[in-house]
Amino acid sequence: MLHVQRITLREIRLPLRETFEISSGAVSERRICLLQLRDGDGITGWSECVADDLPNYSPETIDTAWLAIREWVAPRVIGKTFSHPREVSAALERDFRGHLMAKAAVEMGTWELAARREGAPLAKLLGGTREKIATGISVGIQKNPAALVEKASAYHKQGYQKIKIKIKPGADVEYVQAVREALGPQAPLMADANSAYTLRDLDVLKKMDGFGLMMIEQPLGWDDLVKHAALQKQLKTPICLDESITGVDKAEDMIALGSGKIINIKPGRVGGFTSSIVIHELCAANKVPVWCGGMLESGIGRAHNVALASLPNFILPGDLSPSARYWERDIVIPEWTKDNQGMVRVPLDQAGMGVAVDLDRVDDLTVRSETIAVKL
Ligand code: OSB
Ligand code: MG
Repeated sequence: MLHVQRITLREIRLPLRETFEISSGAVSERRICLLQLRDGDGITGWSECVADDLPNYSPETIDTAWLAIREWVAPRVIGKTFSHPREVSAALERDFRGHLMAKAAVEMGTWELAARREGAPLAKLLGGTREKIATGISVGIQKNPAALVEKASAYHKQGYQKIKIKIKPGADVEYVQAVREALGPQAPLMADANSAYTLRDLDVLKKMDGFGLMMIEQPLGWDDLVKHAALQKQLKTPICLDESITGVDKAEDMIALGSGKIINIKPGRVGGFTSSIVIHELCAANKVPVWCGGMLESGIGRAHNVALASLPNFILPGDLSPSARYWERDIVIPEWTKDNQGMVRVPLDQAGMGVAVDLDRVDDLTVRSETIAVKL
């Protein structure tokens, strides 16, 4: 039984070690909304909302998510009884459009809380089967190809199993070509455009097709499926969709239309764990490989991603870099690490998400908080 009595929202500010630039914008400091869910027995579960401060990746932001959680999401969960966290998603979707990152934050928190109640690792509760997960790294746009080559070579040596190069018009063909030449034909490279191109850029995208990339992620419109299908017909490189896949219906449409051959699942983008699991099953049945994406999460969101990525069809390396790649110091203990082969250990020896929240550090970083409780 799951019975959430209150949810505390906190906004923390966490500076990145280096500015992270994608085609639609750059971020130097994350504004992160953390959730702490508490049940009647005083057990707490943690989660993180992946929305950032600007709507340049999805329409949501931390401020819209905060409002949505307070006004519409939390009231559907607080004071209600669920026999299993898999039931929460349906309660959040009924006559309630969008706000998937806000919904996901609460939904994922109920899974973490349930795992702690049961004394089970979150990964096990979700149906995970792996003990270790291969990780890649997502490299932001650099000022010139030489700077990118230097970064990518260092990461390759550190054992990352996938090097994802962020691209945009003007920082694409030359950049990827330079990395391919420096790292050799076998290096596991891919590119992520975050919707920076249109079908009028076919010549550039065709050139990208010559670099033996594992995949090209979200080249076209952030909510497009039809034009991606037209593009996939023109490319050998598999298209991987990120932004466009906001739920299982979109994944079904991608498969039916041939808009892509791989899906990057981010639980925050698709409304939470239940939706992620359904997409994962659909993809497994259709031989579509998936991998777990990232949103520059703190150690809490990372813990949720690692747990999800332990499911069997997450067969490609995720964007699950260690804490030290993002932060001077993370907000969880222990911090996330990887080994020299680029493997992240799934914490299966503990209940819940498998890392402890450093509450003192969270308190120091908190700029606002609000508790939503059962109305008496
Ligand atoms: O497109 O995958 C993306 C970060 C912010 C917004 C969008 C994306 C990303 C990343 C970073 O690629 C992945 C990570 O968390 O390391
Ligand atoms: Mg992406």
